Amino acid sequence: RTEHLGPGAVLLRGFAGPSLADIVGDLRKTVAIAPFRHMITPGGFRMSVAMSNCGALGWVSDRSGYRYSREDPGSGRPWPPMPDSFRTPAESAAAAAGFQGFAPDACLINRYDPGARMTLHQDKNERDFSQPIVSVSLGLAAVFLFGGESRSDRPARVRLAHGDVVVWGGPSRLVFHGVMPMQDGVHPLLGPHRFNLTFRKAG
Ligand code: MD3
Ligand code: FE
Repeated sequence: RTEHLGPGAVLLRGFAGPSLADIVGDLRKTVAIAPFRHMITPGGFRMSVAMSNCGALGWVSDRSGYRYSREDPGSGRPWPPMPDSFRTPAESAAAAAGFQGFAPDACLINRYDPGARMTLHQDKNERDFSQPIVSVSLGLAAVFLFGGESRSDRPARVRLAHGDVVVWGGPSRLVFHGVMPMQDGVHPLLGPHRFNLTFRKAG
């Protein structure tokens, strides 16, 4: 089922369903190599969302700013490779939404524990805003906030559940967005967490 959330923003409910067993297995292997950590914002705050990355580039934040890095600052080693079980459904979701040839080089892995949230922000650290961002939701459901071009635009609320995939491109690529604080819960496969994979062409 395809839902249009806005210009260039397409929600594919359950699109990752057939790949979920492989995705969850590769998620466990990936975060065994590059563990989740709470990054620090440039303003000095600890993010409530725990993060890791896979692929050639990984998104990082510290006192010096937000950027993409080839190395995991925790280990000094390259990020683990992006598993095919992640890449293939992300590329096919992008194509289904009209973005043929999407070739992500970065996958940010977010983990939300109860109470974790993401305040409204724009994703602007990537080089080419003509490329979409693809997100895959896993585990507990969350309420996603989908705003407008201005921080003050009242955001729409969308519930994102295990296996849902969203493609954000075109005019929606630079909208303000966030995630409401996570409610308590236990997912049968993934426990008391929500995970979100975001695929980007960063470099
Ligand atoms: C809309 N993550 O990592 S994914 C992020 O659920 C981020 O973890 C949220 O926002 C999460 O930066 C939302 C959906 C998403 C990702 C990127 C977008 C929506 C977007 C970029 C532009 C517009
Ligand atoms: Fe974002």
